[in-house]
Amino acid sequence: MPSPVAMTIAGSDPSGGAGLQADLKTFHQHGVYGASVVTLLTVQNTQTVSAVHPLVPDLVTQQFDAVVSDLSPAATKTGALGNRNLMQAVASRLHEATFPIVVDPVMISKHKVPLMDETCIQLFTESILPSASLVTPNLFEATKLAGVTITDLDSMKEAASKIRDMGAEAVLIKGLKQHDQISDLLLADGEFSIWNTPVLDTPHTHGTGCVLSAAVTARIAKGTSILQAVEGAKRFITHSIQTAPGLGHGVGPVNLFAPVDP
Ligand code: PXL
Repeated sequence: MPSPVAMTIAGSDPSGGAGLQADLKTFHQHGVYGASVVTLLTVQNTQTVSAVHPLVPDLVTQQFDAVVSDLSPAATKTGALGNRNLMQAVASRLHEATFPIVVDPVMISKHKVPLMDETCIQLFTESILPSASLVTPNLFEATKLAGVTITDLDSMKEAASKIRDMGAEAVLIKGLKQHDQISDLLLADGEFSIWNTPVLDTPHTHGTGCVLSAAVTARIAKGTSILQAVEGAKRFITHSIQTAPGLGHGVGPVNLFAPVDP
């Protein structure tokens, strides 16, 4: 049996901890063949992001067409989409896609450098969200998308419902910190699921959002339901953070050699 194919549509992080590099490593670790459509180049390491350079939209759609026409991905994910023109180009292809799409609404890097133009949030909501089988905002992104200030589980549920009503099939909001606990909330098939984990005391969280959404995508490519995919991906990312290799001199990457089913 050949392994299923997953495709990421994302930015490049040359330090390898986030963006399409993290996605491809995560796919591979899950036994899924990874393909990538580059949207933008960053210049960065674990310490800083010094440049963000979006590609010409036509090159992005050409990459998409080349991969999809030949390799028939079983699932795809989107990461950094950069600017209005890129977003429109990607949206035009996602509208016609027949495979599940996990949308990570990447807005800023760990070092708070914009990876999505602020003026694009409405366009994102109108053109990308309705194609999403699952959207995976962190607290900051969910607040921007839903226009709801998230302070507790109730407001988190309200934000998830609003984002679902904007057209995403399922919504995973990550990272509500209360005391020494972090909660993630999934809304899928009209049901809420909550995962609570202790706050992990580590600086090495570079790429955690990318890795989590890539792990979900890989599991969906293998035929898992969204609920089971999120459950498994959550275990994988927790283990990856706990065993981060401590690379670099800043916010380091997580451990992408972690077992996929710890
Ligand atoms: O983790 C968000 C993210 C996504 N894509 C690229 C990034 C980052 C964070 O640094 O660099 C390319």
